[in-house]
Amino acid sequence: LIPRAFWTLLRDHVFTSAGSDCSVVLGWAACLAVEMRSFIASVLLLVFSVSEVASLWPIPRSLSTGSTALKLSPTFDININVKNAPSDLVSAVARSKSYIQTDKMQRLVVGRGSGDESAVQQAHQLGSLALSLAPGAEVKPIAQEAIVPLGSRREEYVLHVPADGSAATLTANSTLGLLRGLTTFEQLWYDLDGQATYTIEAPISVTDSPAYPFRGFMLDTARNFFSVSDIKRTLDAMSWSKINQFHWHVVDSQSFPLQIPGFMDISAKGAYSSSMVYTPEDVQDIVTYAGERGIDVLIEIDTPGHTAIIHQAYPEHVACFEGSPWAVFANEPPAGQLRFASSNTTNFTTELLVAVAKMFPSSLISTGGDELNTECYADDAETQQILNSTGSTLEELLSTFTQTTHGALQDLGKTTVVWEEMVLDFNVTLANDTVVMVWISSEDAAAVAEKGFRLVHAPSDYFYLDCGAGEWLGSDPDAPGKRQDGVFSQAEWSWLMSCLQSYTFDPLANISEAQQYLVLGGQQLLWTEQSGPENLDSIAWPRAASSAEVFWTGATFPDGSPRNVTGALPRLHDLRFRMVQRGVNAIPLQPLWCALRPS
Ligand code: CP6
Repeated sequence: LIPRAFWTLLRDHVFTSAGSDCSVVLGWAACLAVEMRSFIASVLLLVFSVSEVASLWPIPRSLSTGSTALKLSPTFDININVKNAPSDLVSAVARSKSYIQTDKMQRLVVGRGSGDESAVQQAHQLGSLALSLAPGAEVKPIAQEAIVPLGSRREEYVLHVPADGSAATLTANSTLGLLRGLTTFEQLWYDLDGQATYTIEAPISVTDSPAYPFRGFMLDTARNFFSVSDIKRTLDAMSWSKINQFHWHVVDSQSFPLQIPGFMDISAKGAYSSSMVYTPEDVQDIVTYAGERGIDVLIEIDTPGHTAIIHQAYPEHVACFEGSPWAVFANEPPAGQLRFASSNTTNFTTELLVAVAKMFPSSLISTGGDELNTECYADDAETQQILNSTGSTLEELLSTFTQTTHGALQDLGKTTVVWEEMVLDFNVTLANDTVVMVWISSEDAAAVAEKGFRLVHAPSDYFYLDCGAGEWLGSDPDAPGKRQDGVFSQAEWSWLMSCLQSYTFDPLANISEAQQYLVLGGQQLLWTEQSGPENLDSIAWPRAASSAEVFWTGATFPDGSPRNVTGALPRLHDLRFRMVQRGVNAIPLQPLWCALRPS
């Protein structure tokens, strides 16, 4: 039908052009490519009958849609057919109903005025959505299902929306699955100038479950402080794209905002101010709020590096705090690392971590382990003295330190999480079930899997939402736009590219088939050297939703086509619009024109 040469030309010059740096940076060009593609897609539609997918994000694993209009009845309601429904399920349903009312998502079509009015006037009315659990499923609060260990968490659901106005149904094996299904249901609806809430794609059938169990978002609350309400707003936005792990990088060298019972002096002396702290009650509040939204909170206390601030309260445990110049001892000021060779410091750190572990119900806890600077200890008299007297190497002592801290956490039933250097650079002895976060380069994942560890993808070359700290443009010092003398170039600031870059991530790249089961998922990360509450929403959203689809939907769409940037953009537009309607200041990725659908 289409000459082969023409097809190749299309593939090479249209389909792929939206992924190139130039067109990604210039949202316009990407947008044009989208339009070209949708034009071609509509031609192909006649031949292959690929159905347009509503503004769902992430795309369900299995989905079928029709082409009948359906609108919500003015008395539409969501019924919970679950005995002793937990209160967080009742609240989730109330939120869904409220989102459906407030979203006011217009179905944008090419050519204003050629809208869906007549179809909607004649449409059947949907009176209700009925929620039920599969026979035999235990009824537990969502917050309890959300903290079940990775791999056992039940997030799957089945959703049917008939075209004839008979009741829609949502079933799942857990209240958490029902929450995920509600999140999908909310995204089905468009608004016709306030006259009707409708879809043109009934009947809709969804059978959905995540491709990967770990779909995260990391926030650093140490470089700059974020209020509890900033964090809650972020948790809301996360839940809208089914992100289920909040990796809370709560403390670092610059500030220590976490109040820890038994260690109150660290935050008293290490928080930016007495109000820039998270009290145990704040923590409880955040954990509960997250749990109700199907999100598990993975707390990280970064050790033994990134701990300069502990010097304020415990100078005896921190080496090279006064080291000068700081750049010899750390990647960012201030320098200072725990004196891990010392048994006093090891005991102190163990007690600290145990106290933190008791504040969080998650089965996971991270002890950090990134960017450990060994120069620091070469200069530290106490460490040198221990090395000499024990005859151990620094690496052996790091293993002892880590085994002690991790041992105590494992005794509490926790699974430990570390950054990749612990495994790849320092060869620390770790429990087999330790989860390793890969951050330096996406290429390091294969080496971690090779060692038999489960891993979470958090690579700086795909998933860093900041672009301040240095290696953004890769290790080539001559790369155009590379940071020079601390000045960020225009190219480096064009961080818009990171969204589309993240969306092209392949979780299984270079990982042998036998080791693919070790890939738990991944997350986008916000290091906050250059972010605060002022730009939290705009730097994170909707870009952080891109990996949510990578790890929920996986490599292949329900129609068998591969995940692709051009197909994603109009849907990401729609998700972004819903975010704005719901109070998150997500940024546009392109001109609104790009969201237009064929009328
Ligand atoms: N802080 C901590 C950071 C970074 C890491 N850990 C970081 C490193 C390189 C870049 C961005 C952030 N600021 N504690 C690495 C995991 Cl480019």
